[in-house]
Amino acid sequence: MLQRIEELLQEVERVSAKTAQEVEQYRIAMLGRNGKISHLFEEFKALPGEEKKKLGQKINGLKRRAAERLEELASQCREGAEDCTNGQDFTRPGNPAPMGSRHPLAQVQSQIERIFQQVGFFVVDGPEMEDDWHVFSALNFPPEHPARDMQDTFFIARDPDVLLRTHTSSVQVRTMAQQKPPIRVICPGRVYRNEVISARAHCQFHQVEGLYIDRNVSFADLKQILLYFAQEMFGPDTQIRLRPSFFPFTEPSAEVDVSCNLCHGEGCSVCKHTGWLEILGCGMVDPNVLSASGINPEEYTGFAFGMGVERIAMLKYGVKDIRLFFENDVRFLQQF
Ligand code: 2NL
Repeated sequence: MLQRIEELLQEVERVSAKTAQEVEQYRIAMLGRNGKISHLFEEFKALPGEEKKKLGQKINGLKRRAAERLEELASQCREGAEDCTNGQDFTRPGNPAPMGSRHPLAQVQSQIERIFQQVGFFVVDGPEMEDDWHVFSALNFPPEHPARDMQDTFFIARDPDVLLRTHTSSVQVRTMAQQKPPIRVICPGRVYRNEVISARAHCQFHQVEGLYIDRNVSFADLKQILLYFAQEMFGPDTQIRLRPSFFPFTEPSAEVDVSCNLCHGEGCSVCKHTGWLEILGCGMVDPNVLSASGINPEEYTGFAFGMGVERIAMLKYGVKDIRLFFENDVRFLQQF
């Protein structure tokens, strides 16, 4: 009997259990009513008195140790084993999912939209895949204009009349073809140019273009709208200046600068010591562009402008590299 007690003690020390089921199997086999220790106790009862005295302590020790092991196994199982659900609290709160936020370009685009909606412009949308007419021909681009070149524009293989829009002017061309003046729209959206990607240029970016056509729309109206926009976007003390420029679709044309709100005209590294930052291009809609879309240039005049959303966002937030907007690194995005 002594040998049997020693054997069972060893078995108790060696036993392991990965699941609650295995723990229960151990309890039944060892400590259950029909278990190995109960059987041993039955044999023990039949022993003569002096044998009982000799073995009583040992057999009670075995039973105690077996019960301790049961507790150990049960608690190990509760704490750790993955495949053991025993003892887990299913009512505890879940792991919170991290909150996302709107992309900085989406935020800036919405802000530009709101500023123009406030003064009666409607936001309109259009296709990113376009044809030559809506991107170039209707906008007075001559047939040999370099923008039509494969070097500058993405064309769909083998069909030179399917291309990715290089500006959202195409949406305004569609609007002019569908509506009669007065027209007051802004057209935000993604555009594509076949550029070498760098800190300042990307093959995709976002534009907001604006168009206002009615009787007697003047260059003075354009300047007033642009001053209003600049002050809403960059603060009430912001000044603007216009420099003569050229676009095929406007005449006259101008580039617009805002006073640098970092150095207030003193000159700093952001405005390259000029006190001014270029934010958009604009002009009076060329009569050829009105005619191409069936609007009589003798009756109507209009102004148009276009700006890059990335450029506005970079100036507003001091972002130094345009590529950051497209990499979706949360360490960058979380800052907005
Ligand atoms: C720039 C300059 C500009 C326009 C866009 C336009 C549209 C129509 C007719 C005439 Cl339908 N003009 N758009 C006019 C002047 C400048 O964009 O630098 N954009 C990033």
